[in-house]
Amino acid sequence: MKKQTVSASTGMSQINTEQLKEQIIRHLHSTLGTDVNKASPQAWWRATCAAVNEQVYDGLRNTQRTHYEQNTRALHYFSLEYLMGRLFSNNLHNLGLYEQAKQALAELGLNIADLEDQEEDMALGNGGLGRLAACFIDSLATLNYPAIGYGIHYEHGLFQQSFQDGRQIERPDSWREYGNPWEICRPESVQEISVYGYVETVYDLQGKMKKVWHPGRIIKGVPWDIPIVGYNGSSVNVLRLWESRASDFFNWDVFNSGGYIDAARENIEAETISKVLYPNDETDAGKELRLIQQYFFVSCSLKDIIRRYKRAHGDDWSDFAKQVVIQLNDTHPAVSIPELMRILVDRAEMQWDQAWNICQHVFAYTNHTLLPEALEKWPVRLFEKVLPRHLEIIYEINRRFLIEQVDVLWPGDNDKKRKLSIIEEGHDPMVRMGHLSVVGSFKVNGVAEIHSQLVKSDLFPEMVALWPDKFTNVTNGVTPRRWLKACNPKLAKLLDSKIGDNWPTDLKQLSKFAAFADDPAVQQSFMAIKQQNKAELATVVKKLTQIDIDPHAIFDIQIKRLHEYKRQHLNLLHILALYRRILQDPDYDMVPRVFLFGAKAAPGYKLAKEIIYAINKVAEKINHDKRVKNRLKVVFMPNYRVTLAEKMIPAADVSEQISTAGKEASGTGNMKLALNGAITVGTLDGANIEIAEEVGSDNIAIFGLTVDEVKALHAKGYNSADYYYANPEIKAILDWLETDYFTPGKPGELSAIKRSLLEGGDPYLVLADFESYVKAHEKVDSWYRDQAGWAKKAMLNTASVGKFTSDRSIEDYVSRVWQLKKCNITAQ
Ligand code: KOT
Repeated sequence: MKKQTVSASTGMSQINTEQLKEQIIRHLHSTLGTDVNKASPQAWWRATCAAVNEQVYDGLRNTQRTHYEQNTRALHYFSLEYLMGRLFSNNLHNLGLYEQAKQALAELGLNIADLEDQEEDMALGNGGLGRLAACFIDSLATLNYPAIGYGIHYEHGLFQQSFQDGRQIERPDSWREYGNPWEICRPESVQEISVYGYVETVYDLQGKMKKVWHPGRIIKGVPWDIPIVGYNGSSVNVLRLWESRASDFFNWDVFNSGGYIDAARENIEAETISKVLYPNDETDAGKELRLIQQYFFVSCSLKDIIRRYKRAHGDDWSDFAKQVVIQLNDTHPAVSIPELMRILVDRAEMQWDQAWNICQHVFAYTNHTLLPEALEKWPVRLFEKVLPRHLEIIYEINRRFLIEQVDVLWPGDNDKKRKLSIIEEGHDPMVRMGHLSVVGSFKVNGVAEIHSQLVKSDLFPEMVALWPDKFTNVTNGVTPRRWLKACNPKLAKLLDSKIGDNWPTDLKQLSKFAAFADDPAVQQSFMAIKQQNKAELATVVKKLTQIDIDPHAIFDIQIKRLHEYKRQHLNLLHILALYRRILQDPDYDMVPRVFLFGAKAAPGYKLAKEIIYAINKVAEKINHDKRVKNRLKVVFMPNYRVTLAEKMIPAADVSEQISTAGKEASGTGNMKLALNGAITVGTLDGANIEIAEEVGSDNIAIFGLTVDEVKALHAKGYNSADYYYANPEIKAILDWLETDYFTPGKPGELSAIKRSLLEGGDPYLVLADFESYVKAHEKVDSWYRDQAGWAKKAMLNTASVGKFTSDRSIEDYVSRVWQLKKCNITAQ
């Protein structure tokens, strides 16, 4: 075989098409046990993955050796969710091998896109929070920062969605039923963790008191490593996901005492912990199993970190906080704070103050939401049952906090103590995980400027008074490798040809593209690419829904989890308004529009499911109504996920970002869509505000109440019925939904939306924003009629959103929170 060359700059093997072909065939034979004549597309895909892994593992070994030799400080990202999507084309792109692989496969008679479709999405997350974690680990590796992601190796990721008569049906997702080529099991790094049981107070010979936790159950954590390949760089970091198993040690006892069946039952219970991702986005599940999931992964991860630290430092803890920084992705992993205290105080026998000092230099906390229903609280009695020792430690953290901090600033003020206490009083006392996270962390950040302001002013104002420097902002970002280069190759090529090919790692370069915004030839190329992407999406839509859509219509897209605050129902009311106008005026003049939705509703979220049903029923009616004359189409794409996002985003003309101001912490879909040249119809909420600042008011359609106006309206008393009676269009549409027009023979089937908006008080101000929303869309319609003008706006969107790369977010975290150094990886 020909020798591979190694790039001096990256340390990565640079292999050519010929060598890749040889490797694929070799793996087809020796890894897959088949040959070119009978290999299935699955086998070809697996053989190609194995060939790719040869390159990946070189980088992985080099990275791990260099980090070890240089004893680097590292970031440890703790997240219950990682929404990775597929890794095949991502790894090829990041290795710089995509074109070679495409060519090699073509020479073998295969289409790379068919192979890509063999891969299941790795959907170990719900939405924005999990996808952000995935973008961040991509950027960390790309920027050569030593980092590891920790999470749970769920057997079932987010459920698969289909529609039956317009209603959402959930089916389990089995992403690794036949194995996953990207993960490596590491039995040598198994951990054991404890839950349940009781705490005993004992005294040693010197009369010193000690707390001893006698656990009720021991569970094994098996790590699976997913290599995370940096773009064109040399770092290959790791995402380490823990799978739960019954502990051999524990079962041996049960087995010997004749409890074979009990042992089998305990096996099942232990394995349940990592069985399934909770499908709630922004609601607190509050279930015992969820708390155990959180503790399981946090405890395994801390043990793993400490094992690695001790390998270099022995029992000397003095460098721990210099080497280790842990980012808590929301409060879900916050139980790591009392867990680290337990390890230091009970196990390492450290003084409380010294242990607390370490903790407070290790943890940092990111808040992702202000919604009250998402703010985690655990009943004290549940904590006591599952983690009795941790509850004691939380009480002690709280006692000291209230005496040493709160009472010093506000002496004798019991009201302040009640507000700030980590324990919420009441007939069912609760542990407030947000409070615990703020008290135990050295930095707290929100995810967009406005959100970080609201975290300070509305969520933790007293904590800000105690620690003004603790609070900061890091505006979210997305990786331009996946969300432009890989998903929109035609636009990527156009950019390469106009502004050079450095933009994937230096996204501010995109601003150079603004110079072409008035150039008719470049405008035409840009619009031709959008047109092709739309035609490709139309084919996907046809395949998935049997609906024909016209690629020349405006593609107006809302893709995100279904939630009242995200207001998919506001979008629906606008569609109904257009439909009604068309029926009332057969010649109603509008640019043809296709409204596309993608959204999963949490299985227990009734109103969200009713909104899906209503959109599907309205879609059915409109799409079959000849009177519409193709001016309107409505499509609800089933099973929205990363892979579908990659097809929809490059084809979007209009991006719907229409949350009630103050409710969407940041949003990241808004960034992906603008990056791909969609024009935002949006409220002044989350990162929309920063997008508007970057693209300028001519290139975005802002509507609706501002955060201050929302607050003022609530303060004055909001009465949604006023809007219903004052605006005949609103009244007609809501009344329409109650008839059987969209559900023949079944009046009232779609009345849930009207009920929530009137009897339910319209908590998200849909009716208050309706008129302004309709006007924003009229503006979009008129903008689109001028194609050159539209091209300019769309191009200026792409050119202006360089700020929103996750590389910039990571650099912000590094300078404001983590204080990491880059580490250049050396090849051996
Ligand atoms: C909160 C509790 C449970 C499960 C999920 C959440 C959650 C999700 N909180 N925030 N998010 C989203 O996070 C994204 C990344 O920061 C934001 O862009 C988005 O606005 C949040 O809604």
